[in-house]
Amino acid sequence: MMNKTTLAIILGGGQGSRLAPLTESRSKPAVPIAGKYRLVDIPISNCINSDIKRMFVLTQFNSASLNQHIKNTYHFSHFSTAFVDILAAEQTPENPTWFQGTADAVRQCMQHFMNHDFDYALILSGDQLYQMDFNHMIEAHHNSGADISIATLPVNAKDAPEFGILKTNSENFITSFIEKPHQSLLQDWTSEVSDEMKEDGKIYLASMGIYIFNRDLLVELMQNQETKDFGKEIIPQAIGNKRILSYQYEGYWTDIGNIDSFFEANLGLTDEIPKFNLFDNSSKIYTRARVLPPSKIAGTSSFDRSVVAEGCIIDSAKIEHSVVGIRSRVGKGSSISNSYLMGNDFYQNLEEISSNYTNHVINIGIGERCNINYTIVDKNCRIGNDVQLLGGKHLEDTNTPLYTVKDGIIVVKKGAVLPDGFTV
Ligand code: ADQ
Ligand code: ADP
Repeated sequence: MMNKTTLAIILGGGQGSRLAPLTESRSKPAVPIAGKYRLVDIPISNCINSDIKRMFVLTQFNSASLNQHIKNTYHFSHFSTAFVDILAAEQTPENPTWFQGTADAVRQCMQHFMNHDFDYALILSGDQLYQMDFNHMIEAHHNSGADISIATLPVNAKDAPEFGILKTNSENFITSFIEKPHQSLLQDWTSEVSDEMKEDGKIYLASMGIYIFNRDLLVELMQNQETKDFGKEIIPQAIGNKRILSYQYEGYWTDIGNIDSFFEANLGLTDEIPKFNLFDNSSKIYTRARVLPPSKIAGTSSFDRSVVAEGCIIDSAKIEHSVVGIRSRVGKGSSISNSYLMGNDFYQNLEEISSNYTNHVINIGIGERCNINYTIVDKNCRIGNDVQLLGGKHLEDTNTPLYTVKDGIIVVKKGAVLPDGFTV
């Protein structure tokens, strides 16, 4: 076995504006996913499962929920060197600004990385859903003698303009790279791929935004203050000067950087055999070990193609093709379909609930006889009775203090109070 050590650097997110309003009050890595996890759990779990246990999470702003989550979740033995540290953009006399891009984020944190021994820096995105053993990639990097490696996968013409697209030589070294090419340029960028990929039209090799850099090279590249971004500057400028390996991956991988893809990725978990497998012993996704009671279902509730987290109380409701997050409460006669309820951070006690009834204050959770479709309900919302949230392509994009609509998906903002009879 090779005797090299790896330090993981997780790019936790810029302003996260594409995931707004989910990122209005929290940083992107803290966005809840799959009913009980947070986005940052995905890259961290992939690292732990690959035995890479020293990780930095770089984030543009430091939220209480991210700090608490990391602090409460990732505890390692006193006898190991493992850690997960959050580095938030900080103003210092040398760096008066926020991170100006992905490479700038790494540059501003270099002093923290240099305190550690490592041969390779594994740079990961914080907004992707995949289960990957990084050891295979590190081994390929090591064996090929590359300076940099990029994980790549074949994509089709529709998706190609969203990625860095590249071409390789017969030894899989990258010979050219273009960041997010316009559709009209694509004809020059096709690659040889397997027959299976070709059948799906996936003839363009895309960068997954997962990089391995040799330590010394990273130090050298970070000395250039002008380069702010890996995709836009560092990688294109290194082509021809450095040996950059394409490590081709063909497993499930998806970017979850905007509301539409975030929604699809969550609802994808309800498939009969989901592409992202939470029920897998060998590549577990870790999260906070909460001490929550089992979910309690009452009356004639019905469920189809749904994922329900712990600690929910569901009374005579119909739940279809939905993800129901921790501590969710759904009232009698409500119908939830094609939706993601993130759940709640806490329970109300019985006195609070009964005093709320007396004082006409809406309780946490979903009330009675509501109808919710194509909607994401963020945490701690108070949704009254007879509320209709009917998302779909007929809705135009809007932003109000209580909810937004993006690509036909209604997103009820964290902690929003929707009165009885509220309709979208
Ligand atoms: P994008 O994902 O569009 O393309 P970018 O917006 O730079 O690139 O984000 C990469 C990752 O870094 C994301 O996880 C993002 O949240 C995070 N990030 C962005 N700005 C940050 C900042 N200032 N501080 C901390 N984290 C930040 C990239 C590559 C493409 C490649 C795609 C694959 O540039 O070549 O194809 O990833 O998804
Ligand atoms: P999670 O289960 O998502 O890991 P926690 O149990 O740590 O969440 O709680 C999440 C957040 O909710 C914490 O910031 C906690 O302080 C807050 N919280 C807990 N109880 C209440 C409450 N009764 N009212 C408001 N916020 C609460």
